[in-house]
Amino acid sequence: MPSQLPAYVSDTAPGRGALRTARSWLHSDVPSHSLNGMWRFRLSQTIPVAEDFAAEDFDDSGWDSISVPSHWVLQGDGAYGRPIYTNVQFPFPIDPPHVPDENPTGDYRRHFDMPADWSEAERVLLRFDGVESLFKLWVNGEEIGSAGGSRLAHEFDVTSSLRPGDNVVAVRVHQWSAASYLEDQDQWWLPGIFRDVTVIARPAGGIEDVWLRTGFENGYGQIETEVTADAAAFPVTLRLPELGIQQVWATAADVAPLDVDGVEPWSAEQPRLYDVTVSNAAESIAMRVGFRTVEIRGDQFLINGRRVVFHGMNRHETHPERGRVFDEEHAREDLARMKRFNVNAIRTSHYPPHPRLLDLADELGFWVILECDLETHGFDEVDWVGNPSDDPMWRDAYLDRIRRTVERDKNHPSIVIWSLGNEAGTGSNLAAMSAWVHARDAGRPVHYEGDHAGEYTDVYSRMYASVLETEQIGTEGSRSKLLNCTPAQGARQRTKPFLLCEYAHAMGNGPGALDQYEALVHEYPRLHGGFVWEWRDHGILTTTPEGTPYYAYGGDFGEVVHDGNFVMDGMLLSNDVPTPSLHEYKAVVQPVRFTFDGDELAITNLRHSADTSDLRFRWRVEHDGTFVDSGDMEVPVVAAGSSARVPLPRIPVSQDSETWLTIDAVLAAGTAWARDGHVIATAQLDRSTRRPAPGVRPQTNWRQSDGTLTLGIAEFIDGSLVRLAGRAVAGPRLELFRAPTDNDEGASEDVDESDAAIAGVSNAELWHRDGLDRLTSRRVSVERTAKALRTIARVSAANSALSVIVESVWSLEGDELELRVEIEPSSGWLTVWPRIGIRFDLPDGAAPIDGAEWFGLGPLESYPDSLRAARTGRFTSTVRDLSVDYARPQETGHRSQLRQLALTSGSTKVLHIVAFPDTRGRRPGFTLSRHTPQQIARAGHPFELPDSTTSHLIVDAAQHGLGSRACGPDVWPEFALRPESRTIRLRMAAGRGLSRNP
Ligand code: IPT
Repeated sequence: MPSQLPAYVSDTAPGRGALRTARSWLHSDVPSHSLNGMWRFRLSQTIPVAEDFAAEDFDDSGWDSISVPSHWVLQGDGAYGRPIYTNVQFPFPIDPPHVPDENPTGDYRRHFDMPADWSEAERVLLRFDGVESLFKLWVNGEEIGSAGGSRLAHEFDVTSSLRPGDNVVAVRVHQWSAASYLEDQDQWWLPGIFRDVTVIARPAGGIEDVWLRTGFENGYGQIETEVTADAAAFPVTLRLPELGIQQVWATAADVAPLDVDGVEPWSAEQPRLYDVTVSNAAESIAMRVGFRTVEIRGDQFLINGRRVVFHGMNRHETHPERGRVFDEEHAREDLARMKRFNVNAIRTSHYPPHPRLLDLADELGFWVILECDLETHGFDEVDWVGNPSDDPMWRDAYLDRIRRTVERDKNHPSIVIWSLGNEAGTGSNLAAMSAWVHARDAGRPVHYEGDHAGEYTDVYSRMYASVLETEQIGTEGSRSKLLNCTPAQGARQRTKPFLLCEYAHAMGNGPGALDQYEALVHEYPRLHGGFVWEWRDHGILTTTPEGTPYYAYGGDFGEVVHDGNFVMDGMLLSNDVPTPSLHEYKAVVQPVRFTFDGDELAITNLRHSADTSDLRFRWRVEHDGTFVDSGDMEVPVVAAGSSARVPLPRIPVSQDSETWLTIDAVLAAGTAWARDGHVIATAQLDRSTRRPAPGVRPQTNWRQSDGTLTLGIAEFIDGSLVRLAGRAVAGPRLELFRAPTDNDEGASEDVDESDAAIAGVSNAELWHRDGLDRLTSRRVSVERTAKALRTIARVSAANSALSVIVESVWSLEGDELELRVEIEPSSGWLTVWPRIGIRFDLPDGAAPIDGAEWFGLGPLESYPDSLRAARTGRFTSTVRDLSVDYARPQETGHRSQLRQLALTSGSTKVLHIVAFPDTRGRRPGFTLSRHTPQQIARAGHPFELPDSTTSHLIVDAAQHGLGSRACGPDVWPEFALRPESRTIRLRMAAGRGLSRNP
């Protein structure tokens, strides 16, 4: 039996019927009517052949209702199927341009009243801003046409099918179509009419389209106007009231460029917009223009003549309940949050967003790479055989996509680069897209990462290049071979500006090394920064059968093929909570740099063009994290790219505690995205007088013992600690394991391993092989003196000869209890270790340990290659808030460089701990959690963590770095933890009463 599918479903042509060519998404005063709202809806799991549902008098009373815009898989509680997540894989057979007969198809119907006065309209258009993936349209039973291109706008001329009064619109949407082969982005597949539907009355003599191309040069603004309209539409007037401009063009031939005096330029930092209207007798179009010139000069990307550094985010449209349905308030808040975290650029990965997003980007200020809706990544699975990018059959579809992309959004000053798409291999159709853009818009360069050899694009772009490779790209005269390039092609690429369209894969806990990438940008002008992968997690809010809410990822909806939690790789959790990595990012890219030099502070303004007149500078002094004094600093206005030096404030230095000076640059006045006082940059200076840690008092007179005794607040039975400060306690035991992060689970080859046996194998796998998660212990000896206890244990895992000797010495030093632990690995350990720590288990008893106060680095978690957001201070937190709710539970909560810690129960301080640095000055970190690393490692989602009756304190002599190996480079060698001997030395007391911190 032949396929049940109608031929148009596998048609590579982009659309049929009364489908119109693309034009700008404009704010015009012509009458329009939104068809958003409730529609009648019927879902079929395969395409019903009959199209009778489109008839005017079809009885849809038995159908359901669905809201438009929405994705049907996110409506109806599973009644309409479930979302599917794949990264590269196609969720259907690779059989282009065909798709399976099992093709969920949604039929939609609704009535609308056309106002009587619309009969004067010359034409009526029906506009769809986004439908996934292919749809066919009928009005009053008449077939109008079809269109594919999910995240692109499609307008149909429906004039002849409409009548005043009641009309019926019918739409059939197919989840899968030929278009699906071009829309294989790493995201959920979410079918349906998911953006606005609008009916628009076009008047006779209206302005079809307008493009105000702006520039800013030598202090002047330029507007080059393109009006698309019939001759009858003239005269057309352009007004820019703020500058007193009123320009009337009597005929199309009169339209000429305008030079505008006295304008301020537009930039991401100072998004100066001017209201403009373009109007004629029939309609008036309101626009907001910004004056800026984009230019490539040699290997520099310049805006208004100045080099740009992208501190960017890859932004998908995703929301835990709405999917890709746009919500302006949420989007605005999201963009404002980006601004608050020092983000200055957005790549619209990997398709055009809702058109309003660009209005917001213009207004709030972002450099935008606007990307076309195109990705054919799944052809990678078949070595790119049959890739549409190089097949003439798909050429029209490619050109249609880029036209719809550029035409819709061409008026936005925020868009500074067009991107052809993502991960679509390479080929002549991409080259044709680029040629079309070059012909249409000479004012913006073309980007496409997959053009490795630089044959048809203007900037050199890569994803996930390592720090080392990025540095080589930045270096003048480097002979290093560039990815997939001949030497000649490599040489050509090096003449272009470079950007990382994706880097710093932010999956789970990580990435590390943000600061290393950032340092390169300031060293090598060819490097223009990059775009973090990615802004937010794509979790979908759902519930367990028991009703517990959670954020679902791939596999949670029973998909046949899926890519698990690879869709949870944002700096923002699904519920809008910034992860510590976003704070790290903010600190790393802060646009003001502070350098301490003797009694002076150098302040460098790293911005593109804005000076520092919007900032105030504050200082603050703390002694052991306790506030002492603060004030404002007198700082002259620093121009972009310049520095100023000011004297440091004279501050009180403590003799018996640490003295820290903190400098903040804060907003002097509120903005559209933050309140006044919002911190944009911070630095700290350690002004402490050095005080050595008390020496270790050598113990003699050790004698064998049964190890049952009391030492101050500690009670031991059989050499084991059983009570501390009156509470039951187990441990300390050696803990070498951490619940693998997504980066620990990564197996990219980009690692520092010369041993072939372990290259390409994840660290998590190696740790399991070595049994770090299942260590056992054998007591070797127990000894005591009058005021001390010493135990030696050999720690090792089943079926392994590798071991660690742990010597613990408990002693009384005055009133205080001291614990010194010497950790010595045997030879033969080959891999990195996640941590070198000791773990105390603190059962709840009558008063659970539920909080901590500490002096050290905080307030958020930090790791050796992610320390820039952490500052030295005194912090408090509940145990709950010490952990981050990563979508897949994993290592979290480590606070570095601990000095003092108090474990609290309610408001009572139960146990005080002072942590000494080791003899090389290295300070330990701590983690306080309701779960052990082993428990966390077993959970796939937060709801899978078991109920807990114990708090677990781990004091780590060291932790392994984070890296970004989930998709990118491993931990930089300097931050990789190699098995080595370490010492942990703590003093403990109940309640108050510890001597001061060393
Ligand atoms: C890269 C994709 O461009 C992006 O969409 C996302 O999937 C990312 O990977 C990983 O999360 S492509 C990859 C082969 C580097």
